[in-house]
Amino acid sequence: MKKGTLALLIHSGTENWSPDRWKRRFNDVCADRPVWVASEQGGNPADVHYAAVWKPAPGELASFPNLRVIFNLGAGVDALMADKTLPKVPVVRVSVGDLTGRMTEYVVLHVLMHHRQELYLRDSQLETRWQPKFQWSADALTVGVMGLGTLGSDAVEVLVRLGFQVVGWSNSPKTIKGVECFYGKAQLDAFSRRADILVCLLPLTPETRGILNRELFAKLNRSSPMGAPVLINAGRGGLQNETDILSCLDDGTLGAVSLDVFATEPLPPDSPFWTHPKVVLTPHNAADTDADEISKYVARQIERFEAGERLENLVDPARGY
Ligand code: NDP
Ligand code: OXD
Repeated sequence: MKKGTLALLIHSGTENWSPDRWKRRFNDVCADRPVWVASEQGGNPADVHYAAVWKPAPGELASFPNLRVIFNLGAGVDALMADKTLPKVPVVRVSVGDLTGRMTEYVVLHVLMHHRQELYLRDSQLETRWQPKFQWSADALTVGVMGLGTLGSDAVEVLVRLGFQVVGWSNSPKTIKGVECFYGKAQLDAFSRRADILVCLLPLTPETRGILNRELFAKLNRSSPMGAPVLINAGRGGLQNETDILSCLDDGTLGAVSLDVFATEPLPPDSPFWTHPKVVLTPHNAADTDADEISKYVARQIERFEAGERLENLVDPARGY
């Protein structure tokens, strides 16, 4: 019997999201299943049973009348949830060791960069200045991680191992060894007051939009050895108020920031973030989705679904993540 088509709707334009590359990988792992890239001519929308997507255009998925499952090719589903015409079928998101490991690398890299005063040391090198500053220990700093899901829970484990004091914040209560856990809006202030370095790994939802703002930054711990608190955001640009970040860097409410995500991506060339001396900026590549790993993950999920087994890592549309 002919297998239902897997449609690839991939719109991003970066090297990692080349539709041809993804098609080759899916052809390898989905034996006998037609794999159709949306930009190709031909193909009958009625044959499409599965869609693997990254930032599909609003309305694009509604054109498949027999769609059974949507596979989001990344962890964050905010772009999908914003589509008012999204078909009412299960949405599976990425939660795999490969992506998690990459994000933990990013978090550790940037926490250490600020903890070990790398911005100061790079400036010193440029100015041929041999002038080390006092070096505090890891346990002199508290790292506050917003979001203790797949990514946050892995990152905190490594931060604890490195000797940092770690606090975490999530929607529901958690127990994580070595981490003081806070949850819900009512405990956000208590959590924030503890953090010297604030790491954001939240999903973008109506509840979290704009949560990284001046009011929150002003509550972060003001008496750390670093002098002023630091923000690291690898969640989504919509979580941050960018005007507040810039003004808080300028008036000392924040000492420095590492930002991987922005309200507008690609970041426009005239954005002040590009040249601000207290900003470490990366082009939304904290944790790339690996085509080899994720095509296998999607193929496995389709097999499970067709065998009548439960799909994993389902998105709850009511929560938006
Ligand atoms: P999960 O869904 O596994 O975890 C989300 C966490 O956020 C959970 O702990 C959840 O709480 C918490 N949370 C959600 N809403 C709230 C809220 N209103 N208040 C408090 N806590 C909240 O997601 P992942 O860890 O897999 O990914 C997180 C995000 O990281 C993605 O949504 C995506 O935006 C971003 N990302 C960025 C990448 C990059 O390269 N920059 C790469 C991959 C992901 P609870 O556990 O109680 O539900
Ligand atoms: C993701 C991302 O959500 O790469 O996976 O941003």
